[in-house]
Amino acid sequence: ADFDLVVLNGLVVHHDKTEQSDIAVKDGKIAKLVPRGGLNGASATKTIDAQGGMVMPGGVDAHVHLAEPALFGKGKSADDYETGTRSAIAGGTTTVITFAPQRKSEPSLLAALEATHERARDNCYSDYSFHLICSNAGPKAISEFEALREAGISSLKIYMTYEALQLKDSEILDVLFEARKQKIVTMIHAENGAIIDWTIKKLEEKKLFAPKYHVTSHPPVAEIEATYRAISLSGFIDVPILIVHVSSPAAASHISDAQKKGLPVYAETCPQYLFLTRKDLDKPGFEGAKCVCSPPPREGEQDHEGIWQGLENGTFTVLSSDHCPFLYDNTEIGKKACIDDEYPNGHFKYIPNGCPGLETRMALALSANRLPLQKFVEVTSTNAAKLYGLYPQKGALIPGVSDADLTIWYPEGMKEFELTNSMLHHNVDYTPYEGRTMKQWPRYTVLRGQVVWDKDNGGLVGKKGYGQFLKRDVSSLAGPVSEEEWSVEKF
Ligand code: DUC
Ligand code: ZN
Ligand code: ZN
Ligand code: ZN
Repeated sequence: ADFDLVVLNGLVVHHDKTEQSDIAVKDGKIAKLVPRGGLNGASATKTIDAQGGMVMPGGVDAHVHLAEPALFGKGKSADDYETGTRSAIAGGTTTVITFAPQRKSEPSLLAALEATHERARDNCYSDYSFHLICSNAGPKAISEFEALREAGISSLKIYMTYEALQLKDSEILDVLFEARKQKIVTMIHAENGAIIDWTIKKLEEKKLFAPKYHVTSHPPVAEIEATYRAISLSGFIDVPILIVHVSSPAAASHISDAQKKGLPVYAETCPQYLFLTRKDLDKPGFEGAKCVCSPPPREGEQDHEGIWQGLENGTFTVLSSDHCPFLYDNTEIGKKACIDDEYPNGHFKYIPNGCPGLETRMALALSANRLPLQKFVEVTSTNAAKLYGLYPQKGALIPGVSDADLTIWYPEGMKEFELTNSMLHHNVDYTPYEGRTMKQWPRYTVLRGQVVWDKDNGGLVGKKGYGQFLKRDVSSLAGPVSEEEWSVEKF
């Protein structure tokens, strides 16, 4: 056969154009992309007729927690690399960037990288890479940035909150300073830890422990202040940052102001800030614990609308899941890891922060029918590939260059259905989106030319271990404003 796979008659949506095209795949790469009908007569080992459906570059989810030890309170990740990446491909995501967490007691980042490689190796259904979480920014860690780059890691995540992870402003400057030298993108969890801790104390004085007080304890001002501080610190060093999981439109407006000044400030939001509100944490009993994440879901429709607008107008570079899975019924350590003898009804501050969402990210956003299709591709795939040094291998469909990673959607008129957790492939016993009406779900997911998800014919047909580690290059989005070396004397 001329080709390993051809995908015919689909509407192909790229981040910058939409065309009726036929696609041919050979040796895992896009070999041809031609106007509809242009592959007539070509022979192929496998043919997909995408008539009436949409074909897009495979999803890239750049914010995923798998197989992490307890970092955000009690409870470790419910998903490992096997269960997490199988749920990725079932939801149309072909590349995940997960976290390699360094503990504060561990001075080395390279050790954290190696330990994470061990967990992932031979276990993945999707392609994968890692962001290093730097929680000990001592001299050892800083000295390793160059070696990280050589190991194909071009991004780090740091925290402005959580005792176990938080860096002081001076440590953040140390990280940013070296990141500038090594062309590393720094992702920042921007919440003010002191405001959160102080508010928790105030709630405890009043014995307010229900899950919904998690929202009260993480007020917008904690996010707004830290976002502005992160922008200020990165502006001082003149280095690109990405503010992760932005939940509040007021924080987004600081980001958009910085972008208007030409600063390389990028931002991410997540489905929980488009589809959940604080009311989801105020369900009867302990149910609300299922939607505890940080930052928390905000007030309501107005916030959702502000976040959608930020996606539409480019304030947000990427829409990631922040898949951070914990079991709700955890027999070993109690319901969502926090019901014990002292707090038989739970205490919000012990509920691990995070929701599952890797598998539902793309279908939820597309079902909402709120973003232009090219913008959808940009924020769920292309921009993540660009920002984190995977473009155009990932996030694009360029013949001879891009991997043949495709997400193929059903024709319009796919029958609506109600989402239930039993349909999902993660190892979590709930989804925050139970019962939602879905209008879209991927019909096929293709990874390097192999069909790995075939919804109507076998479902999960990919193989564990097919997913490969991706060595990443530097970001292809704009870097520092000035090309000169940073010098303290200029201030
Ligand atoms: N930050 C994350 O990125 N994920 C889960 C919890 C958190 O605080
Ligand atoms: Zn975070
Ligand atoms: Zn809404
Ligand atoms: Zn996260």
